[in-house]
Amino acid sequence: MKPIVALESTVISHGLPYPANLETAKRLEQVVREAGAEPRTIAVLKGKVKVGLTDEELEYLARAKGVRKISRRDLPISVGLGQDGATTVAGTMYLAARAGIAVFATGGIGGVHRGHPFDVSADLQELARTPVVVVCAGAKAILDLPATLEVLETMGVPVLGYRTDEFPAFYSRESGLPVDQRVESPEEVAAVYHAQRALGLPTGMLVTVPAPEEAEVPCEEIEPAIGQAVAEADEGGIKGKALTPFLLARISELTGGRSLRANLALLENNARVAAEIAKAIAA
Ligand code: PSU
Ligand code: MN
Repeated sequence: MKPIVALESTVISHGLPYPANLETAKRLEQVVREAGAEPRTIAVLKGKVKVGLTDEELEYLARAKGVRKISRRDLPISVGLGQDGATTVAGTMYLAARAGIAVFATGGIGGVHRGHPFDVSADLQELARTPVVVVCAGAKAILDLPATLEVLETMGVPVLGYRTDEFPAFYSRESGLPVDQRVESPEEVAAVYHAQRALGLPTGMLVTVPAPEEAEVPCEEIEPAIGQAVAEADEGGIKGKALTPFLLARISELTGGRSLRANLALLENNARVAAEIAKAIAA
């Protein structure tokens, strides 16, 4: 098995502004290659599933406006009707597993929204039923993190902390919430992955990596922006799949360059760790 790392495309189309999104997408692929694995950015273009994008295709996605955000339920719609779309964590996991890819790097996963206990990202369900290791910096504090961890437990998804005891809160390294197990090395993650397969568990897992210290934005600094963005979304009646992109863009505006820098640093860090894990699994 060749070490391969899947990368998502919603972070390019809905998660970051142009041109930072394009630079980041290219940089993440480069980081994976430098670490000795092969990157595969996943998207749907004109109804065709793409596992690995050319530079032209990356550029197209990074500039495109109004591209469909593809979670599990959107896949047959975009493929069947020949649409363009960027895959979320759930959409990317599903397509990665079909392509035989075991490891996927992203920034943060979706979860249970604050004040909206029934707005639960399909990412959590996908982690329950698709055997892919998702390497991320936890979940953004735009979400209800305790509720998100409860749902992951209900769904039977192991949550590992990569050299941390705490579930990271994306920009911030700490959340006060424990992970199921701290691990110290890519080999330990590989051991859990192989045990899942040997036990016949169809489940994925979350490997959470704290943002690099120098790029971290502490909770106290980010929290006012999050509170304001969540309140504006409620007032504006923004819900469903539009909610996460709205909150991401608004927080980015409210915090200026700082949160964007943290976002880029943690994405790169996650891509590097994912490449190491992919190598350990393939070994
Ligand atoms: N969280 C982030 N950045 C992101 C996303 C989540 O910090 O870009 C994206 C991911 O693609 C994730 C999706 O899978 O948002 C979740 O959307 P929803 O909450 O609608 O399931
Ligand atoms: Mn949702």
